[in-house]
Amino acid sequence: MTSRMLRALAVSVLCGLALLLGAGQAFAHTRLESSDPADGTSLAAPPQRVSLTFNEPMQAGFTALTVVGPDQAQYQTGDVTANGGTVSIGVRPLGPAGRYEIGYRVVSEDGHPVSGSVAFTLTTPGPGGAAVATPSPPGGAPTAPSPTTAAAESAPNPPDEGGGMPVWPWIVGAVVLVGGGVFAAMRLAKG
Ligand SMILES: [Cu+2]
Repeated sequence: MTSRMLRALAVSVLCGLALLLGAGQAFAHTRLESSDPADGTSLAAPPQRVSLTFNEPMQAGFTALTVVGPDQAQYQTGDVTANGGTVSIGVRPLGPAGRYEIGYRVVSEDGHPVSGSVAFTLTTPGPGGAAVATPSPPGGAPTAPSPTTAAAESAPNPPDEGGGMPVWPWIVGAVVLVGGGVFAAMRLAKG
């Protein structure tokens, strides 16, 4: 067993004892008290910083904060700053509208990490989304096939179904394949 594991074990035992003795996690553990933006808030204008306030003085060096958008991109920027029980971090311009999760991971006085998250909803898209290349339309206009085999000439040409991927190229392809196979088989049989 490494000393790291022993330490983790000791912490777990101490925390368990604290719980058993009725002290509750609040006694041993850092606890989130409030946030800005508040959990569950809907915002039309994106915040430039997010901050979390805990029940005890915080140290920036033992605090990790993330802001993850609906596109799974990370929007936090710069270093965590701490002021009393409040830690905060800058936020770069937000991207798509949707749910942004502020994740935190802090270390309690007993050395036990505590993590969690709050979330706010951006109702108006910001300019900061990753520059996603607009996907080109699939296929474009399909080129008309130039059937060269008798099998393909007899293939029906069903009307467009209005939306979705056109089916007829697949049908033509299948007919060509089957027709070609039959043609080859007949030649083999004759030869
Ligand atoms: Cu603990």
